[in-house]
Amino acid sequence: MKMTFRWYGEKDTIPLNYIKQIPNMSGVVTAVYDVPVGEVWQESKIARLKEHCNKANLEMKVIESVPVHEDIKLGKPTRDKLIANYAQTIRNLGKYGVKCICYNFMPVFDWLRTDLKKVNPDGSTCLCYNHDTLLKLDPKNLHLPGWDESYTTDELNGLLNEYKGISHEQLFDNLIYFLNGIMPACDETGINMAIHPDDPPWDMFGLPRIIVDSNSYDKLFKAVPNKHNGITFCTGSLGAGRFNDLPTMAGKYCNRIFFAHIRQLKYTNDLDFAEAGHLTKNGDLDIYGVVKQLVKNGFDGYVRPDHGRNIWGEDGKPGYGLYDRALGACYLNGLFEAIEKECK
Ligand code: DNO
Repeated sequence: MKMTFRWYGEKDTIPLNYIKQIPNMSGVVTAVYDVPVGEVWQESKIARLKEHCNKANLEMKVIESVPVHEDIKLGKPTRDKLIANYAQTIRNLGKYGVKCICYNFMPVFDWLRTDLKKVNPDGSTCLCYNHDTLLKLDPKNLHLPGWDESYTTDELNGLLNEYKGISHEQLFDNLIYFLNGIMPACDETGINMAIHPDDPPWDMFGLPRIIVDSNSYDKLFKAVPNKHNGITFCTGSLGAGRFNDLPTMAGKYCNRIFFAHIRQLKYTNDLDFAEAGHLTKNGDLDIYGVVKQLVKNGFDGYVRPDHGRNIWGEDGKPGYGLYDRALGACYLNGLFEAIEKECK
């Protein structure tokens, strides 16, 4: 496995050399953030980003994310042009040595939480999700990290209306159409596409969510068998669904897992959860079991610790501070080392 760390580009308050100081850190997972969704990422921007990373002795092999335009998800006539742009971005990234692109196909909103700074008894803070609170939120007036806040209220209303006609099946067909459109660029460049599961893995505000469980993956690989069509195995997103048996899934889909986001959470009620430190014993997800299945099945992709708590007084970007993610990376390094040696 190759250990990586998410870095939000030049605006990130965490310096690259701090990231490099984390043991076993091979590279960062990053993105070009100042190109509107749907437009081609110019080579000059990619080159600049890579230069920054390489100067700090970090690789830039994984991009998270190249966002997918809503018109593609909606299957609108404009999609062909947008898919061609996406394919061009893949080709441009390929020229700079990128190997894996993480993306998602969630309508309108990316990951959703109801509290970004829940204070734990030990004084740390974490992200959490409460379903009743979410139902009370107004989707037209949400301010959460992780999703595109650049929509005006009118645009957001318009989008939410357009999705009223889109069923799960239709959205899935639009995903397949998109993948078939970009696979030639992946064949040319060798880039692997790694779809991120929907977080949490159930419908939100009446919007369909389709990458939620084993069944979604079986359908996905059946529809697009190309070897570059794969997944980001995000334990926290999939694990929020009690129906997902993570170790079994990690083993079953290992050859399609190009990238793993590993984090922990604790169930607090039927659908509710709070994020926790990475260790297996800190929550309800069997992180040890997941890593064991990955190793046993020959996983050699990219790994990153995912959301951390804010600890030691750090007031970092929720989920993306330095300290707890660094601790997570160290825990995962140890798990991998021990299991790899055991499995030899
Ligand atoms: C949240 C992240 C997601 C992820 C996208 C991938 O912390 O895991 O925002 O980057 O869904 O497209």
